[in-house]
Amino acid sequence: MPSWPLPGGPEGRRGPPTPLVASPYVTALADLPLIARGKVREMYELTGEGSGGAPDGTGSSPEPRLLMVASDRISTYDVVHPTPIPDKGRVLTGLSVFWFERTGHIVSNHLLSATVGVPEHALGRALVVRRLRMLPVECVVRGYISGSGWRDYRASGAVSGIPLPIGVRESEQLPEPLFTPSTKADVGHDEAIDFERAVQLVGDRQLMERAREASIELYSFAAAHARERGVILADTKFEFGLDHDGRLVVGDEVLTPDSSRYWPADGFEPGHGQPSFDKQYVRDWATASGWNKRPPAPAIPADVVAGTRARYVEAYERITGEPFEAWLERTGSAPEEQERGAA
Ligand code: PZK
Repeated sequence: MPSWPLPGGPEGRRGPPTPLVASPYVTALADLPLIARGKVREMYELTGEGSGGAPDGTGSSPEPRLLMVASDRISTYDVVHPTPIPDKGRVLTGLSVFWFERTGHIVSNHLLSATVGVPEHALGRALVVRRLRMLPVECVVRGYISGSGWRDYRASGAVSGIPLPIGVRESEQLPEPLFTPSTKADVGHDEAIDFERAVQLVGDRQLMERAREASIELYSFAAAHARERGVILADTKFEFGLDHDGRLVVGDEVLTPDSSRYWPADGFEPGHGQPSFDKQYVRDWATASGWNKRPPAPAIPADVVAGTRARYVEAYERITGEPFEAWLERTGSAPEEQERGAA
């Protein structure tokens, strides 16, 4: 049995649930214990009534639940901008749910509800999930060679210890999807590791083999779906955990633009880097502005915000095949629903 520390245990719970000053969008959740905080998301512990009592009335120990909240913050070059992109958090949450609901046949996931148990003001951007014991590795799958995978190939001819042929071009589709795990760095960049190192860190070869197989299947399923809708899923990252019964479960967000590289299929051309489906306006503007890509990131002008929001909504609508409004209505977070709720 692996025995890495539970997030939210003595280590993870250190520190008060600091009010999220940099993020006015989630401040009202600051009364819940903060378990993990990423650049653009927060994870809270759900406690009290309805947060985990056994539904069967057997008195068996409650299943711990978390609230995962996606903000509208955006980062480029790993630095968060002070300007939010309206609806970005709701787009990403809606996309995660779209994929969770369609991939249960590949591997079970941590999603419990996008409505029941979600605080009113977080509807649409938050999910109630099962608390897991997370594996201490990131499960990356690459169908195309880009980013750090491209840099590693250029430097060594291999990615995650997997040798590639000579003459592969940047952004090229690989003969088959590669599993290229990485460590979870607390600060700085995740470090690419080979499969054997991932096995060592997880402490269970069979478990790591199942995580690799599920990762590749999830990627292949999503990439085929996206490609039919004019979008290339170049690569993606999964985080797995174990439930109470030791079963492998995929957690975190899945197959979102923040955890993946999505490229428009239109104009795809190997030999150079591809424009990001969602962030390219911000990157182009930030580069042209002369920003040196070190903190602090500049404020984003209104037209770039509007263009970027439109790209996120377009990504949602292309991938899911439904209007983004449908997600807002299903989660009771459409403007009319909000008024009704507030009334
Ligand atoms: C968990 N993270 C990453 C960091 C975030 C998310 N189901 C789970 N059970 C226990 N822990 C986690 C999960 C999930 N998913 C995920 N850290 C812990 C993370 C920062 C903000 F929203």
